[in-house]
Amino acid sequence: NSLIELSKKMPKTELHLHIEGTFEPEQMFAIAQRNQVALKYNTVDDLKAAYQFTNLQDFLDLYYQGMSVLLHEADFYDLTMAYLEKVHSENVVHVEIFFDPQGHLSRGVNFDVQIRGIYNALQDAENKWGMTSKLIMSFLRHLSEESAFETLELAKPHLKWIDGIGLDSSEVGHPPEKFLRVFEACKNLGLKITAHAGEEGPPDYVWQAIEQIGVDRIDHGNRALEDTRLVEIIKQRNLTLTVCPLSNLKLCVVNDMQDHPIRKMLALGLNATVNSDDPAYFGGYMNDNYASLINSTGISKKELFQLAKNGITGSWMDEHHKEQHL
Ligand code: ES4
Ligand code: ZN
Repeated sequence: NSLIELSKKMPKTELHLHIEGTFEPEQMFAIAQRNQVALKYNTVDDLKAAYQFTNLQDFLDLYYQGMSVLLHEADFYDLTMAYLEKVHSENVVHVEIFFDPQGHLSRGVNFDVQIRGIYNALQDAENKWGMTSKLIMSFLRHLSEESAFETLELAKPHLKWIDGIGLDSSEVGHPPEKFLRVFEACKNLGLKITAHAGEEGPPDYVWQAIEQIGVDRIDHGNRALEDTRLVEIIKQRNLTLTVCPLSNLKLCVVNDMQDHPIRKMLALGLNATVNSDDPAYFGGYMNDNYASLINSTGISKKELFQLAKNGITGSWMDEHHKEQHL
């Protein structure tokens, strides 16, 4: 299929990627053994068999278990480098990756251990391949705003390595406004802001992310389509949506890839992008996400180019750097 070949060859960006969600079972078992820690599953196949989710929380329960074998700087480096090698082979030229410091701090893994491992891998990828990157620290929304403030304090010595702040984990019951004051503090430090909104949560959470938090981008945003006024505001503000097709399918945000709303988003004039979210858990990396759209939705060459272009314009590269890719 020529569209599949085209989508593989296009230079792409990844703007919605949780580094802990790139932890492949084989690597997870290897690092667990190296660190002498036990996993709840006996074999790679047993673990993979558990990857059947009916909602976001089902997945998050396994995601937090998986990341619990990460202890040392080398673990974070190896995890990040394995991901970067994979997407380099898929013609991804720029990545903006999330990490969840609270998911590691709670297990006694210091902030500097986490960020040094991740950052050194990002630097090595830039030196080896010219792949550029941004690093986004995400707050876990099921925890308190106070915990987010404590995390921000720990991040302060490392702010030269942190480009933006995100908001992830269990969405329903934890609206963006819960984190209003901590995001205000982040903005005052000159950090970019994004938030997961409208994945499972209602359009009101997307409104809050835009009007109360003042986000620079929206992660997912699927349920914004339920509100025509909201769609207009997203367009007016020229906000990018980081959409994740295979994630949406695996977490039952959509029931069938044929029903995925990404073409509708483009038709409405929204800046949708394609991203892999947690590729080790959701059945594929960047090129698999494009392939599933091509195989199931009747997407055109023009739409594919638009999605890739939106990934450049919606990134946090500087303007000069964006022009080099357009
Ligand atoms: C996530 Cl898909 C998704 N949604 C919310 N939080 C997350 N953390 C990792 N993946
Ligand atoms: Zn996500």
